[in-house]
Amino acid sequence: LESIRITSERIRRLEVQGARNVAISAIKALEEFTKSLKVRNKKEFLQNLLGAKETLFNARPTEPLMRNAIRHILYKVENSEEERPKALVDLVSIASKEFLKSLQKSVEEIAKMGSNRISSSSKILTHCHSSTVNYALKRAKDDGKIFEVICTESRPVFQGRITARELLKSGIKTTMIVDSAVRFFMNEVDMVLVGADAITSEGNIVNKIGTSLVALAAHEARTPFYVLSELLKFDPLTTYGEYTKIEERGASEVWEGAPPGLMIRNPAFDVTRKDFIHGIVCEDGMISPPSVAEVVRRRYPWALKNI
Ligand code: RUB
Repeated sequence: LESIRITSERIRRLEVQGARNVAISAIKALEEFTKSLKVRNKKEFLQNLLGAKETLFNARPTEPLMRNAIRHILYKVENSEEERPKALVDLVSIASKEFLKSLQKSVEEIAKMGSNRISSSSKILTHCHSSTVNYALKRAKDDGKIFEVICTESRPVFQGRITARELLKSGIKTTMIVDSAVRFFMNEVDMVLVGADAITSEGNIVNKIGTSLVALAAHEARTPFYVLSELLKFDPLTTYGEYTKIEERGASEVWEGAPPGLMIRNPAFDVTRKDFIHGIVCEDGMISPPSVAEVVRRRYPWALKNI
C-alpha cells in the first residue's frame, strides 16, 4: 500500500488540493496500485482494493467526489463475473479511464455554461481555488470575453494565490483581496462563482471555509451566487440523514508558533445553505440546489447504491 499511502499523504498535506484534483490523483493512484499487485484470486484482489479505499478515504474526510469515484471502480469489480486477477486489473484500468473521461466532459460542459453567464465587462468574485471555476473563467476568456476577477486570499493556506496565478497565466485581469474585504467589494461585482467539495441531499453545498460568509454578503448585496460543480460531488450518505463530515485541520496552519495555552480552531470547509445559491452549474445544466439529488439519481443511479 506504500504508493497509496504516499498519494494519501500528498492529499492530506494539500500538495494536491481541490475536490477534482484530489479525485483525479486518487483514481490514478488506485489504477497504478492494482497494476503492481501480485495476488492469486479475486478475493485477494478485492481485499487489497478495500485497503486502498480505506487509506484514500481517510486522507481528507470532506471529499465525496473521490469517494464516489473509488466506489464506482469497486462496484465494477465486485459486480464483474471475471475472476482472473489480470482481467480485474484491466477492468480497474478501463473504469478509471472512463471515470476520468466523464469528469473531463463534465468540466467542459460546466465551463461552457459558466462562460455563457459571463459577459464582457463582468466583474466576478471567487473564493479559494476551484479548478472548475478557473476552467470556466479560462473558457470565457477564450470565448473572447473581457472581464475581471476579484479573488480572496483564502486563509489560512492561501489557495487564492493558486487561483490568482492561474488566472494571470490565462491573461485574465485579476485583483486579490483579503478575505475580510469581501463585503467591501461585493457591490462592485456582478456575480460570485465558487466551486464545491460536497453537495448534500437538501441542496446545501460544502466549500472552503468562508464560502458561507461570501454567500451571506452576496445575498445582502443582491449579487447572484453560483456554484460550479460536478454532480458527483453529491454526498449520497446525506440522503440517509447523515451530515457531511467537515474536516478540521491543524492549528499551525492558522498560527505557527502560537502562544502556549491558546486554543485554535481550523475547520477547512463550511456549509452554504441552498437559499443563498442562485443555481448550481453542473453537467446537467443550471439546476436549482434541491433538484441535485434527483438529477444524480437519474444520471448516476449507481451512486446511491451500496454506500
Ligand atoms: C478547495 C475548495 C474548492 C473545491 C472545488 O479546498 O474548497 O473550492 O474543492 O474545487 P482545499 P474543484 O484547497 O482545502 O482542497 O472545482 O477543483 O473541484
